[in-house]
Amino acid sequence: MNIIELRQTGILIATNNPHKVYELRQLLEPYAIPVKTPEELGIKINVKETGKTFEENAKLKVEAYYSIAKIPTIADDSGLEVDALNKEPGVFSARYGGEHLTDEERNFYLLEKIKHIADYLRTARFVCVLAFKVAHNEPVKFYKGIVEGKILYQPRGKNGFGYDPIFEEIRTKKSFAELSLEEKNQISHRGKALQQFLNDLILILK
Ligand code: ITT
Repeated sequence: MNIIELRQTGILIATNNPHKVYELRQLLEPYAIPVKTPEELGIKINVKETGKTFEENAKLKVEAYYSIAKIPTIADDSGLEVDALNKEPGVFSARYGGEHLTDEERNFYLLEKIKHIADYLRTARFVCVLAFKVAHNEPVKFYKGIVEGKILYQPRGKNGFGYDPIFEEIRTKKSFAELSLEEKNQISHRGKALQQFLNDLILILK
């Protein structure tokens, strides 16, 4: 596949999370690569995330969606690792504290668990693994992005999604929910993983 063909097929963003689509679409826009969603392609599946690592789950997702869509597909498995919680919630980030909690409830659940932990021990990181499958006979490729920070005592900011309001990024000292989409994408785990993907794409496309 070459870039002209890729621009024709587009890339399927294999996720049911609209916030991930929003962030990844914005990052891919300058490259004129059309982004497709499962919904737009009429694909309705829920992949069981049985893996123990972000890589395993990203692979499960990309392969499941690619086998149906048969166009270049990228999947994202991501989460928050809190050191004081032995790197939980990790791969369980989306369902931590219970499947049906809202983002806000999930954040309070986590804050409650570490309410007695001192500031200097509240270190945490967001991790994102992107898995990309370009064609049937090509192996899945992986790209990983990590951003360090710490867990606040209370949520701060209104932007973003998930754990963004309780995660203070190490350099800006702002919570991810206090950053604009563009600012978050420049430094986030997802932004970093996607940048690696874009650097590699030129080598993948023949
Ligand atoms: P798909 O599996 O359909 O992609 P999902 O939301 O279930 O959607 P994951 O299994 O990868 O995706 O879980 C990732 C969770 O980690 C996500 O639901 C958030 O709770 C959290 N998370 C990941 N990236 C985040 C970010 O940039 N900001 C805040 N929270 C994030």
